[in-house]
Amino acid sequence: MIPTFGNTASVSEVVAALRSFGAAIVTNAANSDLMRVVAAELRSGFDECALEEQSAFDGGRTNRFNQVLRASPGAAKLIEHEWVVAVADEILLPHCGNYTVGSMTAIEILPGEDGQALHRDDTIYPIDLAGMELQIGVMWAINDFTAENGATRVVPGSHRYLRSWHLPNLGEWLPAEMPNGSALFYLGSTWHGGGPNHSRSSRVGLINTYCLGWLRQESNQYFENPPSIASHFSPTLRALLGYTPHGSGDDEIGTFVGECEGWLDTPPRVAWRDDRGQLGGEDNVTEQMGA
Ligand SMILES: O=C(O)CCC(=O)C(=O)O
Repeated sequence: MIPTFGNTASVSEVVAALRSFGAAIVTNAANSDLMRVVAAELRSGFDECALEEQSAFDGGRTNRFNQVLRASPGAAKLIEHEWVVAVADEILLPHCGNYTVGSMTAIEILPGEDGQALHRDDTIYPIDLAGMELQIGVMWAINDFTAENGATRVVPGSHRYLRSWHLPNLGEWLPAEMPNGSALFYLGSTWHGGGPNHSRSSRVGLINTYCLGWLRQESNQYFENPPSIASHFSPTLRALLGYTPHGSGDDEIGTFVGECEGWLDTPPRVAWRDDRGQLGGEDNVTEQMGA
């Protein structure tokens, strides 16, 4: 079974399980009123999906769309949820100043869908550095996930395989069974995929990925959420979308000088202003001048 915790568990317990197993579930992480709102909002987005546009990887009987916040303003609370930020801080901040949303994908697996090809999400980046996770994924169960209806399949321990060397045993997957409102956390290097839906109703989930702040985001969040829209979001969400620079001093990237209603000159959370490992701050100037 995938390590599963109640919503009163400590972040450190969940993170320890995530690091050792490659995935962990927090049940009922979000409250049921919010989940009801998000489920209704996503419904309208799914109803506009055209199945024939899907690729083999995305599935022939799976609805999915990316512009999640346009369909579901309520999903903002899931994207910047306290559990998500707490876990992402632990996994990603050792390797970056702040991190961003890589992608948001609403996924409805319809009855009769086959299992999705198992994969790891971080293969979008052409590097594999032992000990450094490039991204994490958070799958929110919008309705109950069961082995029968297509719960996400996770291969335990598969994050321990550097991709240029070995494939893990992909037959050893486990279904992420969880009630709606729960969050499945998995590492970017963990092999996983949608499950086959043998039930009579659809399985609905929302996957949001978060990547190191110095990497390019998988989906272009500035087009998905342009400044006129982003300006209505909380500072934390705007920073997560990329509306703030990464790093500090001479090593700052993603900078912007000018007028933009969504922009934040400084990351809103103290934990995201860490300049560890970077040069060019006030303290370094004299030394860097060779004095
Ligand atoms: O739907 C799921 O459970 C997983 C989907 C997934 O991993 C993907 O589309 O990349």
